[in-house]
Amino acid sequence: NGHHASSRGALIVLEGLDRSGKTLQSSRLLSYLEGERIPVELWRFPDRSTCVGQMISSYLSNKSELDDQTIHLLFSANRWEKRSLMETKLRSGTTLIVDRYSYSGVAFSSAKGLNIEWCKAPEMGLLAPDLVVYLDIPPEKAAARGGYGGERYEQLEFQRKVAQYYQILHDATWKSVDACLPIEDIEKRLRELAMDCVTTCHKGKPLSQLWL
Ligand code: NYM
Repeated sequence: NGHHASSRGALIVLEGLDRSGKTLQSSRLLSYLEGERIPVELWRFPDRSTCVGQMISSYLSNKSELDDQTIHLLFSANRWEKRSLMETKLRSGTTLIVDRYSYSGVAFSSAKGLNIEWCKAPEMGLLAPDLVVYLDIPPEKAAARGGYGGERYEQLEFQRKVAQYYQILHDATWKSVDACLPIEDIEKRLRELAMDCVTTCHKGKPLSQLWL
């Protein structure tokens, strides 16, 4: 019917430091929403499957060197190259769970010393998330979880700086969840937040753009 034809999906982003549990929680949330018969897909950035994504992947695994500005713009380009597909999916009613987005882009590059406004500029005009869940973990606790894979940025001192920039980016669409709670508690909270968000978007909340 008319109502369903016009209802759009929600753009739900998970953010947090490395080892905060984003990847586990996003796949659990995916299964849950699928079980609720909600059209949904799980995306992640960087999307390493594209040409730009392969350059990013090679940089992260220390197989190539790029200056800070260049890699920043590649991360951004990697979101831009998915923007139109993202909009099509959302407008056709598919909810997207996205593991990292522009906030990672700005927090990680600012932590290297780049100017934060400069970092935000290329993100302007990307689709704004309807909900950002920040999995909040003290950098020391994240490091203690082990399994930093040896990629660039996976060091305690650097993650401390990233955490500071995430705090600066905190806005009205953010919900912080304590990432040190038991996995099931985090999962439950995420389900509630996601369902509320999906409902609001179905009811006709307009899509908007980031940082304009
Ligand atoms: N990262 C991720 C950035 O520096 N900028 C970005 O725009 C994005 C999306 O890439 N340490 C960093 C954060 C991570 C690394 O992410 C790879 P993952 O989720 O480990 O694949």
